[in-house]
Amino acid sequence: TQLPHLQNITPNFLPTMPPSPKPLISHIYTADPSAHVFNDRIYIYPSHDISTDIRDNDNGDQYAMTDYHVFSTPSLRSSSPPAVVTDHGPVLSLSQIPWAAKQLWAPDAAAKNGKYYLYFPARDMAGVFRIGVAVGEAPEGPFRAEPAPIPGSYSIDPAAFVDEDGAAYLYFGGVWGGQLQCWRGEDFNGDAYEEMEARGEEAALRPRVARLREDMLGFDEDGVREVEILMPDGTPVPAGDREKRFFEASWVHKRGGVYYFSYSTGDSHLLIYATGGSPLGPFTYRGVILRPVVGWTTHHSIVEFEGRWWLFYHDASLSGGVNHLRCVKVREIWYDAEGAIRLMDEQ
Ligand code: FUB
Repeated sequence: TQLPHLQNITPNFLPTMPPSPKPLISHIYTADPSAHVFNDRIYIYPSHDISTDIRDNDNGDQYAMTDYHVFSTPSLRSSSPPAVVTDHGPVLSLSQIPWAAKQLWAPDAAAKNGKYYLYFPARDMAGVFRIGVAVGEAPEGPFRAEPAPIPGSYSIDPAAFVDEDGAAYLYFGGVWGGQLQCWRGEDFNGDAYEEMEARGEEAALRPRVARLREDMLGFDEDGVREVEILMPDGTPVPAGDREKRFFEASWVHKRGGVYYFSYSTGDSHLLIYATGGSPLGPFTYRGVILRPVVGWTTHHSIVEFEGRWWLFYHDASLSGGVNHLRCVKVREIWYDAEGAIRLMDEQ
């Protein structure tokens, strides 16, 4: 018997599958790729998916990951997928994180002050998702976890963005299994699904952002803020608009002075984006980046490398469609005259 909210797992649309390049990594299952250019090389920080007997549920218990690998490649020009992607091996394991109990979900990384920072979510000993940080001397790690999660952090899917002026931000949040719906300020209510589903025309739940301190290990004194996402008419995206409302997988990149905030719509399986003039928002809805892929989740990053722009994402094609056994892929994107994101192979 399924819980009532599990019916939402069945997509209510006819999926439009995009052309599907080969996986970038195929010797292990990987997902949620956060790509960055460090020292003229692309580094990819993904989740490391593993097999489990746990059946799919809205909590995401089937995503039972226990470590992180880092990957890198010197070029994306050569072929598709690029010929050489180096696996730098396990760089951080659950057993090395004193506060974490399980589920090492989507990570991200940032560089500052000559060090590298790996941000990652995990459930703590009480079953509450928090966000931790681990520090390394090189982009490929290894990383040493701080003894406690970042104070004031919660939920999942950290995405780090370091602006041209050196200011660093951490975006985060994800609903359903990611527990964003459970938080009202600093208060946690672990049983908030129904409340969230009842919101309808009210404003959707908002992703969170905090400015990182100079040492990159915690939030600055302004703490956590909500990121406003607006419809083109200036009204907040309503909770009932499942093709536009925020679900998880924040990513921020900047192009030509414009900040692009992109994310997954969850149960409508889209990657979409909004733009704004400040890293703190507000952001106004612009359009769809990627239509549903094979598998329930969709999660991405966008990065400029070798003078071209790239969308890193995942699907579940390598496992024949097993939702929690995914593979990282990359496709080139371009921007039209209005700054709208387009897929190069869908011109
Ligand atoms: O990989 C586990 C979770 O699945 C991520 O945190 C979400 O973004 C989704 O991709």
